[in-house]
Amino acid sequence: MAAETETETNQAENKVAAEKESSTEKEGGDVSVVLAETKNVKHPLQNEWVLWYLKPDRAKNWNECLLKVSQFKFVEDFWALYNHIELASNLSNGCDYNIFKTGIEPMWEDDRNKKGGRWLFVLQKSKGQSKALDELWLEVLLCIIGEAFGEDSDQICGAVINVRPKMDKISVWTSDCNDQKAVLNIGRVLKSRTNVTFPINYESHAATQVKQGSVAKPLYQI
Ligand code: MGP
Repeated sequence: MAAETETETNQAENKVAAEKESSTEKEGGDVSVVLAETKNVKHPLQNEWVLWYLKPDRAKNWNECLLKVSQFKFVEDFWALYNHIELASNLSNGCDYNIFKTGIEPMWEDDRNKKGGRWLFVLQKSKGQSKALDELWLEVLLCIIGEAFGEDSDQICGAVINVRPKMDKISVWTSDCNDQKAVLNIGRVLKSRTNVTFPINYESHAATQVKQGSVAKPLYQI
């Protein structure tokens, strides 16, 4: 019993000594302490973004399958979310991720999408293509949340990845399909940042909605 009490007293003394040492370092302006405190400062993004997940369900309407997962407005929170969720290549066929600016729903009907369209990357399914898909998706996400399109970044609504049995699709949605200058600038930045060598098409949401077959008539191609 006495031995136990002695051990407890020693532990308490050690704790106080450690705290005192730590506070003395702070007063002395220890660089490592300052750095540790700076590390806690989060870096804000220009916009706040929402991640939506879609899991198909034949018993429900399309929009009922859309689930708001999380939102983020700091770089660190984006990475925390990205590292927490499944890689796109691991999603089941029929599933989508949508990342849209807060206040814009990932659907044609939203006011900011109504007159818009999308730059579309189509990736045929092939063995060993998962890594390329994940890398392309990540680069597209970094472009949109990092506002890579100069003043045309305002026209970005969000990005979508559709995982499908024969081909996967990654698209960047913009708000005005008739603003040719902005749409082409956004397309050129996307193409150069992603390093894709195949052509990418821009289609209006209006055309997507009435398309026959798997692709709509493109407005632009680069
Ligand atoms: P999809 O998921 O964008 O492409 O649209 P998918 O599955 O590759 O099919 P494909 O037709 O492009 O080959 C699939 C279906 O989901 C559409 O035909 C619509 O019924 C519905 N849908 C998709 N989106 C993006 C919307 C939307 O914004 N609004 C509404 N109302 N329905 C949508």
